[in-house]
Amino acid sequence: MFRIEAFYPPRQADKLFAALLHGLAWQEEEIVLFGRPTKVPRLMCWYGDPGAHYAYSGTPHEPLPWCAPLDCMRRELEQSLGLKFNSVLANLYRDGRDSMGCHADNEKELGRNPVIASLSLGDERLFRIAHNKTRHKLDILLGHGDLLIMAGALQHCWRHSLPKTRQHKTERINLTFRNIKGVITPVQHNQTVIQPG
Ligand SMILES: O=C(O)CCC(=O)C(=O)O
Ligand SMILES: [Mn+2]
Repeated sequence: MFRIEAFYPPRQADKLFAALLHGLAWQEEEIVLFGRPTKVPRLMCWYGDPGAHYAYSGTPHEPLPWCAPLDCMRRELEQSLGLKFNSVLANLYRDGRDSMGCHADNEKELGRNPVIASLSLGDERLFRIAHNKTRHKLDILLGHGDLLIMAGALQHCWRHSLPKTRQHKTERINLTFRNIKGVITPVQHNQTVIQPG
């Protein structure tokens, strides 16, 4: 895992933050917890190539088609990292009460040792990782424009979360660029997918 501070410098990060805050199709999701429908404490949306299905909050999600700012960022990340991403999960934490529980991104559609590029915009928040066996914890401060790369065996040995905080916090957007396996990436605009049966 590594962090690149200010992968997007402040002025560029400001523009991206405003474009995404107002331009993405933010949704409030519900999950069933102890038999009760419960609101997920953040807003979310999923963008990607056609066929990049992903299950979160207990439901499979169809990707929304790439919008200009997300597609641009994906290409910039691909160039810088020498990797391919076909999808992105966007999370909007409205204030310090919004959070993400402890989890690992270990779904089989991401493959065995996925590389996930996690970009943060807006207010800074603590990102916490905890070792599955030793319970060792590490807090990493993620600020405006910072990029965190999760790779290798991280998803097998560690879990991560974005804890709630009592400190005053304003909006934060996190984008996790991912590569869903088995998706045919369209290479030509006149290419169509033919599904037998
Ligand atoms: O908001 C973050 O920094 C973490 C997001 C995350 O872990 C996820 O989307 O799977
Ligand atoms: Mn995650």
